[in-house]
Amino acid sequence: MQARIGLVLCTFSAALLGACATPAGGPSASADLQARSGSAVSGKVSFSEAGGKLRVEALVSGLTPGEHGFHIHEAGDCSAPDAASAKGHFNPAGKAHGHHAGNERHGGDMPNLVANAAGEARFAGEISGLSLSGASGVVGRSVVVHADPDDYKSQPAGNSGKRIACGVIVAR
Ligand SMILES: [Cu+2]
Ligand SMILES: [Zn+2]
Repeated sequence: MQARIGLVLCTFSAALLGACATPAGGPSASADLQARSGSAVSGKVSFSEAGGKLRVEALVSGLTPGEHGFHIHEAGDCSAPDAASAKGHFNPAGKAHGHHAGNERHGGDMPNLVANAAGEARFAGEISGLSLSGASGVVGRSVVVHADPDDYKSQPAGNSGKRIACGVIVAR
């Protein structure tokens, strides 16, 4: 019971403080989101490895309520005002864009963020096909939030619209 309470508290504080991203004390990475395309979005995304998958935790605010495409993009360059500098979806396996739970997907395809009425989205999940470093590594790439939902099928990027936030993923 004690351990369970600890886990719940850890999960809760993780969303607030970015703590607990490394349950085993292993390597981790993070990205501070910068507003792009005229948005007022801000937030932070944390990454760690868990059971052969990439654990991703995000807390994002300043969104319009509803779903927003959320991906790892190929280039760790958010410098363009529309974040076009981040290039396309990170695609280490050379596949088509698709649903994050399927086999035919870019490694960088993740579930849509879902913002509440206050414009805040929280996400915690484990993404297959990605790691922190190596051929499928996300460090040195970027994480992008879009204006519209990813439909998980349109090529090459799910028709998710403008890039409203972008953050370069750095090891920490
Ligand atoms: Cu994207
Ligand atoms: Zn994709």
